Amino acid sequence: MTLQAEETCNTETMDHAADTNGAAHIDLVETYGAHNYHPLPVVVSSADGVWVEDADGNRYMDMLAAYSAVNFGHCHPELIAAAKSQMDRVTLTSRAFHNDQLGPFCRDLADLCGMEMVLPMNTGAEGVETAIKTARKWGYTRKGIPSGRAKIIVCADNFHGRTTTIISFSTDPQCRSGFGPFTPGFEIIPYGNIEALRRSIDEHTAAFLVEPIQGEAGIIVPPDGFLRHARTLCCENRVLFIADEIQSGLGRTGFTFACEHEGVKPDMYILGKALGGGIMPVSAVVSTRDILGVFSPGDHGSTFGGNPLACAIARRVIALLKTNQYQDNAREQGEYLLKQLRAINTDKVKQIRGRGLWVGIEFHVTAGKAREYCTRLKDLGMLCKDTHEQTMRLAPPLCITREEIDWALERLRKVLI
Ligand code: IF1
Repeated sequence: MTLQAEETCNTETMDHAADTNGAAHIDLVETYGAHNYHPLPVVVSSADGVWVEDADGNRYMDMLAAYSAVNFGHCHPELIAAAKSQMDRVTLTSRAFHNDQLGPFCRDLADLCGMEMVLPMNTGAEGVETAIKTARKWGYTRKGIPSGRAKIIVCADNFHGRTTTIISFSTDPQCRSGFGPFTPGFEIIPYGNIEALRRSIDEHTAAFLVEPIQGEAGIIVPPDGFLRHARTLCCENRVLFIADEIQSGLGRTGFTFACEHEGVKPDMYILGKALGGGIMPVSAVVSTRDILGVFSPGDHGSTFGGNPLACAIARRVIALLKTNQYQDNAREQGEYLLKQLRAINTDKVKQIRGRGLWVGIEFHVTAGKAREYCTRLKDLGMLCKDTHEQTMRLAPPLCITREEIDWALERLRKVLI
């Protein structure tokens, strides 16, 4: 069965795309686009739920969901409707004036997070940069850290974005190569090592910034208790515990937030990706009034941050999350997927990791590179992505059904055995 034109969300361009095959599109992007990516040779022209269709009419299951930005499925009808309705009213005012979507968005997101205040931005990296600025300003004005001396502790193998400050504390040589000089004020500890965190905290430490599960590193789940003990250490030393839930949050791991797996509530959430419903970039820092109260007018901002279109979409996203249906499905289908994958008898796989609908399959070096498996799966109609050469990640939209999981498992068994 192929998607009918009326099922896709951008039929206006469908005709043009349909009469130009994928190869022509790839030539165009190779000619006029910077080569900062190496995509699989698939040209998506329409999408619906967990399925996408390419410019040649081939259909694929999307097992990446734009790195967890499409948690609710492609072109979710309620999210598209919210966007279309707001687009007919007003899309952008800048923060020079108020708009009638921002206040309700901040209220709804603060409520979802059990927090008091929100600072809206756009991309995840902007959210992380905002969190860093918040922590530093809190350190100087609330904790009494001498000006310019604030330290933020991060973990090796982190991924928090691509800005120059953020890559300053990356341990991935390719993320850093050629982009110096770098921003000081960060200290790196091994991920999951609570004693290293204890040793690193000192009187100048403003915050500990951590992914509750490391995504780019290969869906690395920390040792049980790491988040809980880290939270305790931060409380005891007046260090802000900042959770980067941009990829792990909003239902991906079977809970609204991945921190919930250890009963941890951070001082600050950084959210992004799926907050924009897979339609546009929406990110936010969510925290207490004491922490986000460090900002005065003119300290920080963004042209698009808190725009009415983003807020209208994100409010609908929050409403979907409040049903808990996506979290429950991620837990149920994810447990099934992990169990079935671990039951496959294969000598190619070194480890299968994950939580909820977020899985990393690490291959033995002798079994070849993960990209080879992604390419073979593409040929079988399933799209996913490798990371750091040996790991293939699976992160479908959280609306995936048991039947669709079984469809994916049928193909995974073919390439894993
Ligand atoms: C790319 C990776 C994933 C993130 C976490 C912040 C950000 C990201 C935990 C920044 C973004 C994206 C970036 C995208 C591919 C993807 C990615 F491979 F880069 F590392 F998911 F693992 N915190 N991750 O995962 O958010 O500014 O992109 O909105 O750069 O290729 P952003």
